[in-house]
Amino acid sequence: MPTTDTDPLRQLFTRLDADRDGHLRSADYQRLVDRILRHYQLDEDDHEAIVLRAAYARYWRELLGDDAERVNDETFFAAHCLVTPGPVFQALNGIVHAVLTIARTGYENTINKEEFNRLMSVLGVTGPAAAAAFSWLDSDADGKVGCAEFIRAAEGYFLAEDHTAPGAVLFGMYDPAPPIS
Ligand SMILES: [Ca+2]
Ligand SMILES: [Ca+2]
Repeated sequence: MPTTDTDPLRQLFTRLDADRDGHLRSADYQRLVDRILRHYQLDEDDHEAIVLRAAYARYWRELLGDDAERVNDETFFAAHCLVTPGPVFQALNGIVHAVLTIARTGYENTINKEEFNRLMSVLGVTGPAAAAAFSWLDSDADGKVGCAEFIRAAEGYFLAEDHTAPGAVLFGMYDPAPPIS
C-alpha cells in the first residue's frame, strides 16, 4: 500500500485532487477529457467527445464502483491493487479507442510519431520523455502506435503495477506535472 509522497499512485492522487480536499470525484478525471476536447477543438456534443467522456465515466465506475461519488486515497489505492483482467480492462479499451479516434488524422486506428507527440503534449509529456514513450509503446517498431500497443501499456499500468509506464499517461500520470486545469 503506498505511503510515501514519491509513490506514483500517491502522486497521481495528488495531481487529480485539484481542490486538495483529500477526495477524488469522477469530475477529476473529466478534467482530462476537457483538456483533450479543448486542444482538439471538439464540442461537447460531437460524437467523439461524447464517446470519450463516456469512456472515462465507465472507467471510474468499473474501477471504483457504481456508488462511488467520491473516494479518499486509501480507497483509491486499494482499487488499483485489486484490478484483475475484466471490466476495468474493457473500460481501458474504451478510453484507448476513444483517444486514438480523436488523435489520429488518417482512417487507420493508429497514430504516427507526429500525432503521438501532439497527444502527449496535451497530456503534459514533451521532449525526450515523449520520444521515450513512443519508442516504448511502438513495440513492433513500425513507426505507429495502435490500439493493441496502447492497451498493452495501459494494462501494464495495473498488471505490472508499473504506475510510471507510458500507459499511465491516460490516467493523469504525467511527468513533468503541470496542474490539471
Ligand atoms: Ca478533490
Ligand atoms: Ca507499432
